[in-house]
Amino acid sequence: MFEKILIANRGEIALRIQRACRELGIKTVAVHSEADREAKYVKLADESVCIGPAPSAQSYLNVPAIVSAAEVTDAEAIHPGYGFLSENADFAERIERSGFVFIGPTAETIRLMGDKVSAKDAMKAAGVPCVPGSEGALPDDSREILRIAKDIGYPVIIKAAGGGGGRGMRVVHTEAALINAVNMTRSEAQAAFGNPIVYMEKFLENPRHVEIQILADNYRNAVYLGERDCSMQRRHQKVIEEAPAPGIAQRHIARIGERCVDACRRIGYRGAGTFEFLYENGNFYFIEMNTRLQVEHTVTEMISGIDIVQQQIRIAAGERMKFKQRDLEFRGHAIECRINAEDPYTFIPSPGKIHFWHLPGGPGIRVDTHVYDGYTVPPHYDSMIGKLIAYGDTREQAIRRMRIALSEMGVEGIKTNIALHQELLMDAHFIKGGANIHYLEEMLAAKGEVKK
Ligand code: MV4
Repeated sequence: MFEKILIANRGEIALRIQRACRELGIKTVAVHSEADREAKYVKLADESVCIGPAPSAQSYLNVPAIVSAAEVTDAEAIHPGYGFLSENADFAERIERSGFVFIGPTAETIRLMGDKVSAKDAMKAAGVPCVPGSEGALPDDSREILRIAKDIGYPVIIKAAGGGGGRGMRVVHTEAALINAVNMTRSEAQAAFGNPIVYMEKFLENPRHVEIQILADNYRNAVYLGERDCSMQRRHQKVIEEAPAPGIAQRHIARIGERCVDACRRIGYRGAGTFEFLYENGNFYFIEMNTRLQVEHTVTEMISGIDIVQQQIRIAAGERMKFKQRDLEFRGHAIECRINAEDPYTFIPSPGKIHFWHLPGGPGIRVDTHVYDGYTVPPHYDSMIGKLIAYGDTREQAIRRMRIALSEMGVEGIKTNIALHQELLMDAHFIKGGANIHYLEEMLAAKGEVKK
């Protein structure tokens, strides 16, 4: 096992990784920007190194500074967390070339999955069900493009190979609009990602976002840890996630999970990963793979009993996974509310000093946060300041516990989205389960109209 790990991230996930290291008896190095100097997890780490000024581009994305910090502290491995450099293949390569272990898949795998066309090709070849669409990249010839769209059937969606997470996409409803839309998406993709390659899919109008968590070691062992429903989102920012996904048969999940596991073996996947699917009319359609730890890994930990961050570290250290699929059991239901420092209705960020901070507790409640009374939320980063997770034997119990937890939580000095969560946890459509990816935005729009 490693003796010392450098954590190349900040906030709640830096603390989460630090806790996993501590439990494994591993020393930690926190790297931080000038804005995070006073953060408690920085002081709790065995060592800390300032890697630059507040803006991420000069600190949490500053590769030479992070590599130097690993060198001077003699860290053996680097955990990238989520966001920042976590899915940057060049970073992973640089880390490994400098003689450190990157806690994640190989640079080659990150690159393969970062290109959405090659990712989809690989998954199709492995028997993972994909959204019907173009066979790989769209050609240059307009007549060919028109023919492909006609075969798929309108509406279609044009996506950039270099995009993902909602960036570089355009929906097309008619033949008349197609060629212009392809050209626009191409030039935007060239400007944003330096890659003009685009592909086409059938546009699914009302899907849910359901993803499957996997773990794979270096010895061809791979398992799926069940699914998460992340449909409750606004502008591609998830707001609530839950596991399992309401109303989807476990047999169906098992079938798709086995395809994912099989795909992992075929591509030599290593570490934790997530297969993102759209789920519509009882069918799963693969869209993208995330090669990092995700914010919402917590709900999977609650229903599976597996510590995903510890597993990432063990796998990176070359250990064999000590369990097989048949040893795993998914029990109960978990819901996560992302707590953001923002106005609950305008979503405008609300950084500043927190002068009262009270956390909920009790059976089935987990809080992952780096925040404490007197903490100042810096304005430079993501507005998520913590995650509230409720577990219960049933979805109903998890919902009841979450309502209580939200009511117990007290934050003063900044605005938070707690009121929005309280409203969602009382919303009939959410309570019923199975809302699609448009529901939250529609609900907010309807409320806005009532107010006017
Ligand atoms: C789609 C889609 C409908 N049809 N693909 C957006 C994020 C990126 N990961 C893929 N996205 C979508 N791809 C087809 N063929 C709708 C979306 C989409 C979406 C997906 C997941 C979660 C939220 C979303 C919000 C808007 C659109």
